[in-house]
Amino acid sequence: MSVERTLVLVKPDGVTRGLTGTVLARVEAKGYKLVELRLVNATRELLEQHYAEHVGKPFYEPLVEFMLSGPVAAAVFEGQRVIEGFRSLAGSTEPTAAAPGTIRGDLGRDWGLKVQQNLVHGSDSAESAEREIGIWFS
Ligand code: IDP
Ligand code: MG
Repeated sequence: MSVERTLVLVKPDGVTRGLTGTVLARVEAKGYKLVELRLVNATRELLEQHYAEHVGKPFYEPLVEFMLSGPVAAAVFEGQRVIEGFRSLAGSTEPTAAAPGTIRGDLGRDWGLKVQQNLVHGSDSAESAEREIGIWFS
């Protein structure tokens, strides 16, 4: 199994709540290697590319507004099966349902908003990872 890379974003809720270090430490503690890191004030254009698959969905505009609401910590982690491994560590999309022990399950909750604020993004395939790393680290 070859070494993979994945894009991890600590979303504005995580950065604003002071959880950037906690989130990154949990990924490092699992054993994955941090190979890129930057704090980004995203633009609408960048987010349109990043979330292209969600354009037109009811939560798309609230999602973009949320991602514009503060800085995002963008990181690339490396390791065997890191794409799947990080998704497992992050937990399911809805923080209420995300299993305890996961980042979203331990640190997130439903705030009654139109978009789920769930602390992190992780690429969902090798193709997505390559595309997304190109968007955030070009
Ligand atoms: P993922 O982040 O777990 O891969 P996606 O389906 O790719 O989930 O959705 C991107 C982001 O959009 C989610 O992380 C979450 O913040 C938000 N989102 C997804 N589905 C919904 C929904 O049904 N209601 C509200 N927000 C959603
Ligand atoms: Mg996704």
